[in-house]
Amino acid sequence: MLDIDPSSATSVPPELAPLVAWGLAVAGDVGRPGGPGQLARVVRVDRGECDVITAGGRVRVLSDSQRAQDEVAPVTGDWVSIENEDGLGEVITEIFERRTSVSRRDPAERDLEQVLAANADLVAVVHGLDRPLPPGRLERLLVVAHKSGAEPVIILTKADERVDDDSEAIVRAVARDVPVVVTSVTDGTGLDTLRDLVGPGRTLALIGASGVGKSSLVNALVGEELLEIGEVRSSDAKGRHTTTARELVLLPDDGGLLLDTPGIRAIGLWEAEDALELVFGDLEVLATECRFGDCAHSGEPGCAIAAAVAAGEVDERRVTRYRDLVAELAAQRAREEERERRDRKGGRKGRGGRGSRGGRRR
Ligand SMILES: Nc1nc2c(ncn2[C@@H]2O[C@H](COP(=O)(O)OP(=O)(O)OP(=O)(O)O)[C@@H](O)[C@H]2O)c(=O)[nH]1
Ligand SMILES: [Mg+2]
Ligand SMILES: [Zn+2]
Repeated sequence: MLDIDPSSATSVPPELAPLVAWGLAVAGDVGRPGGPGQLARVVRVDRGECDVITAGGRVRVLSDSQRAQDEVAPVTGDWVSIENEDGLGEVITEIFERRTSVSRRDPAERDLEQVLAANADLVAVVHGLDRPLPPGRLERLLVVAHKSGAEPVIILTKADERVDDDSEAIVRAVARDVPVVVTSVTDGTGLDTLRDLVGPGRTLALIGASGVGKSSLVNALVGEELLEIGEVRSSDAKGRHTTTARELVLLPDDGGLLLDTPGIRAIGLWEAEDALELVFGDLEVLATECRFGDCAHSGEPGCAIAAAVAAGEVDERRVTRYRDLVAELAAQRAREEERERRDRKGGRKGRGGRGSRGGRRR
């Protein structure tokens, strides 16, 4: 873990001190621009342009993914180096290696990874208690949160509009060791707990479906109507995809950072086998007792998971969802290996994929 106490961030050079509130704990963590560049953090990304925070304040810059066909495009939360280029103004010239990254399979191009947020310390899976809870969705989002490398949290919003008394219990069963915070922006429930969880210099990224109240939480913690809020359809509580950009917001009194994201429709997993273990650890432990090492838990003799289901110890639907996710990841992995084989044959370098994870470039 990073040392996140700003008062102890002694190795931050004085000229970079204004960036401490924006998450710069120790300059060494994000590297320092080697050349004439200036250190900055991306706080908002629009097409081809970004807002960044520098030690001197907020600046609009060009993202050079526009001019260079680069594998790594800046995302909100990234630490970058910016430089002034003739005729272009400030341009991002380097993206520093991401400490954590929230990513999924690109919904438009199934064989690409899409990074949603960089360098979050915490990733909150947000669900609204005003709607039914699909556990599979929660599990997927939890896998994404675990995989990011940040600490996962679950936030259950709209406690004042709770439709189903069971959903909190269902969530806690799926969550296992992940902390669950229940909130309401209407009566203030849970807001202090969230404030404490975030803390100075730390970044909490919010992910979840449209209309669950992510932007409302940001506004409540900021204490003003900073972000646009959308109504939900009364028939099914679906949101209207009000938020369109990922945005990093500083809480008052340098109380940490919230990273708001647009509502997620589809969450394809990306190379998340290890994270699956964290969400379905109990099943993976059971699986070691299956008679066959490659047991698919779909009717094989001596299957320990089937035995646990039969004994009423494990929910069969959860096993099905687990098997589906394992199959989805295996299929994706197979497609990727096939593509790499093709690329090798053709002598081309693979595009995107593994290389898109972040890291230095230039
Ligand atoms: N009763 C109640 N309503 C809430 C609460 N939080 C949010 N809402 C309402 O839920 C609706 C959606 O809120 P948003 O904050 O726009 O939701 P979002 O998750 O940011 O949605 P997208 O930007 O579309 O992804 C709005 O009508 C809010 O007023 C809450 O704690 N209680
Ligand atoms: Mg929103
Ligand atoms: Zn088995």
